[in-house]
Amino acid sequence: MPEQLSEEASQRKILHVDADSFYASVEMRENPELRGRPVAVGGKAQRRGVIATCNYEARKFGVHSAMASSRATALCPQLIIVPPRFELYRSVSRQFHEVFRSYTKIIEPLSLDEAFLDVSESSCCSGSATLMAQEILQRISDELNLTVSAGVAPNKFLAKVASDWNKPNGIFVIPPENVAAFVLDLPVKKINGVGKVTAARLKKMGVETCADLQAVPLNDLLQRFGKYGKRLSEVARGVDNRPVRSTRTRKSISVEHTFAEDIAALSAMLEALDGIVEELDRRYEKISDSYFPIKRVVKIKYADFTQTTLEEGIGSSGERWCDPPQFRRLLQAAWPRGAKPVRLLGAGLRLQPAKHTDSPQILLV
Ligand code: TTP
Ligand code: MG
Repeated sequence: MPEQLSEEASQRKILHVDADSFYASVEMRENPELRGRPVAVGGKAQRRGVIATCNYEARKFGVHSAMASSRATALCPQLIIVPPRFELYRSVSRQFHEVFRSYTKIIEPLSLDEAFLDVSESSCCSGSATLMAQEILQRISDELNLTVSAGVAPNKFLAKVASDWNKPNGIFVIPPENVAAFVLDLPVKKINGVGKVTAARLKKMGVETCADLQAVPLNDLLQRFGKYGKRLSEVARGVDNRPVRSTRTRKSISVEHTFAEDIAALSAMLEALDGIVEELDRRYEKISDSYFPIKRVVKIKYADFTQTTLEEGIGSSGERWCDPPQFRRLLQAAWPRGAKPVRLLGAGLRLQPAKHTDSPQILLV
């Protein structure tokens, strides 16, 4: 029954660790002159750049991830924007993982700065997940001069919510006996996968907290949200039986965009594709520690909903993976197959797991 935590699941001890303002903190560590000043990492405002992240000083001005740098500079004129150094962030991420590995082998990275750890079987700290979290924060501070936040809970959903609770440099623990009470007031927005659209749909149904969500019959949720309805019903009760997977492998990563209006001119498609490739590049960066791309893919859905894809192998000669001209070439070759206006374009990479996450030569280009 979803209302009941299965005995096995209730005994799990899951940590979610997430670095604080990750790229910006690394940059401040490398250049202490940046400390105490509003700092963002991203592209230059003059070049239509976007903010990847910013430190907490900059957040006070309303600056945030994915904001146009020009807007960020308007909000905070003294903002210092530094360009990203992904290789540096990857190496820090590997150092985080070295610390994690002294507690468990079951580690699931979500991005460079975020990971789940299943410490259920760990004998460190007399088996106390809370003490392990405290030690991890302390070690990362002492050894790497950075701060992270951690959530401790019986499952992944709650551990991730918890790591955000006392950010930055904080820990929040949700012991199994507190789960039922904790979820009641939890806003549904905090559920992973509930974005703006789902949150708005739920709000229309009068659902803002997990307590509200618990009151909706499962059948209603299934009807409105399909399979995701079942998950919503479970997480509303604090149930999440997904294991921490240390070996999850992705086969591809892609970004698609459906246009508000169909695009008829190839030149406009090519321009739109550049933005999609940029976003793909950003998303790929987050997992590039664990995967390298072997193929580029372009997907076209025409106005009449027929679709086609074209892919090509990526050479090993040091070319950029997410090189806009390479994707443009693919689109130019694929579009004439239908030669019709398009409603959706996508760009993707087929991936192969990196053999050793700590062998940077695979990833250096
Ligand atoms: P997050 O953990 O979402 O953000 P953060 O670590 O900067 O801040 P917080 O203290 O709230 O955890 O993302 C980790 C890194 O991923 C972030 O430092 C930069 C990068 N990133 C982007 O490049 N673009 C984005 O839109 C987001 C959200 C993150
Ligand atoms: Mg973070």
